[in-house]
Amino acid sequence: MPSAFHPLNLHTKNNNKKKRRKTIQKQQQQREEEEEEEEDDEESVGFELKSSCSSRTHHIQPLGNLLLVGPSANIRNPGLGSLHVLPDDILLDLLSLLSAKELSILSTASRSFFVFATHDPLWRSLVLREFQGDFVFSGSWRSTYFSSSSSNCPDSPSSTILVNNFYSDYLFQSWLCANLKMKPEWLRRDNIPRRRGLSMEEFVRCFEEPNKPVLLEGCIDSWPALRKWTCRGHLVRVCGDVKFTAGPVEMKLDSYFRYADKVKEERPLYVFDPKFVEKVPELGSGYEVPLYFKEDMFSVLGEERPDFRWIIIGPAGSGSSFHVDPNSTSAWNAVIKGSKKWVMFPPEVVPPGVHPSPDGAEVACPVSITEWFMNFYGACENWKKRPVECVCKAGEVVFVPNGWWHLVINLEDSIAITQNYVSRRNLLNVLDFLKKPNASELVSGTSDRVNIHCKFRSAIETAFPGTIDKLTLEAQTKMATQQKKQSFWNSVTDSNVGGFKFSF
Ligand SMILES: O=C(O)CCC(=O)C(=O)O
Repeated sequence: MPSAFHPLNLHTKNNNKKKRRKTIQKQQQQREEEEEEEEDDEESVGFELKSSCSSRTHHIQPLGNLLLVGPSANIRNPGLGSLHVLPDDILLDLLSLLSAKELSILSTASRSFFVFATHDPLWRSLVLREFQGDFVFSGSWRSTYFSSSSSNCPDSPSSTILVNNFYSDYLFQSWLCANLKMKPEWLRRDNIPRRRGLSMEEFVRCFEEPNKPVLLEGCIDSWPALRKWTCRGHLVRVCGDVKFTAGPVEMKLDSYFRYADKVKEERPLYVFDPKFVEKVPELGSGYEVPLYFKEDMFSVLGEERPDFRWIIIGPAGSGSSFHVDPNSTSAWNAVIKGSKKWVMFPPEVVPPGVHPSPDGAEVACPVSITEWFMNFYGACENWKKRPVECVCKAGEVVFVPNGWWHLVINLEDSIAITQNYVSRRNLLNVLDFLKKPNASELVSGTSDRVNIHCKFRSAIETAFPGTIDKLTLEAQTKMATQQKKQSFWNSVTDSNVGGFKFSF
């Protein structure tokens, strides 16, 4: 026991094996009864759990449930000693500083410490830190740690102790978000324009020029990926042994699939790999850039261009929380397998629950995707500028105009390709972005954040002489026309009364 824990009056674990087996049997029976009760509860509170939902290892309840039984029923505080004064998130931050061995010892100290020290995200960090992507996921991060580790930790997770009467909003929310099914009302709204057989001219005039999202149907029907990548066996044969970037680690695709099949967590690891074509050229020949996005002026930078294409693979529940795409580029995102729910806000509307820093260098979205739906989705209901939403299915492509906020959640196991690009419609935006004074913090996907503006500008001048001047002139003319229109309206409206009236 580390000395730091001595003042806490900790209890040691009873190691009597027979007793333990009996207790476990009893607990299992109790758990089954409680799970039956839970199912009834869940139906009545209006949320549905994933069918793959893990039976709870602990019976953690939200604090509100204490109203029914009184605060003394909560076993949290007595079991934590002096640390009971800390809020759950701070306590978990502290525990994240411990090693696996220390966590294991702590978990034997009391039922409260057992709950905290076995909190699976703590073990996820340990696994990723110690084994990077070289692990075989075995259903929970804690058991994965023990099966990957050769060291003998004192507490093997082979048995699970059911803890009752533990109340915590933080831990309950974390469990709920990992196991909650998307509610039908979160998926119902589909207000994105859908187009099939759109001409290039229409795409530019109706969507790219006015910077509006669109869902394109039927424009990737000829992609071999649509037939080949949907077969997991094929992908595993082609590149099961290749390591792809999944969150903070590099993982063999085969191991990633095994992980994705079993995982139930709030923010699953997500394959998002910008070098997939270089790693597996065969993947590059599985798709072709759709007609609308062929012009990509960043290609003048050759090898020096910022990252621009990604293969995206993830299980249901994985996804991307609210962000704006890098370097003021626009993007397209094509679903090859599965389906994705999209929520998009125009550049001038910061989504509820999102806090960008004033210089735009950082976006804080403190909640997970599911939590965003639970806590903020409803807030947009009565907004004048409601988000653009859709479910994008296999074979469909979403156009994401530059500057638009977007959140995406996979509704099933999904595979997609996304590319960010610069056409002449957003060339000036991108150049402006790259030369911002804090470019060294803002620019992403390249190691040369400071010089990229000069390099890009001069490469464009060489490849397309006069284009920047021509586009600048066009933009100035457009702006002058808009200002004229505006000053006309200003002259005929009375802005002080909120409405407008004709003065002629
Ligand atoms: O998770 C996804 O498919 C969305 C990806 C995305 O938002 C992006 O690449 O900017």
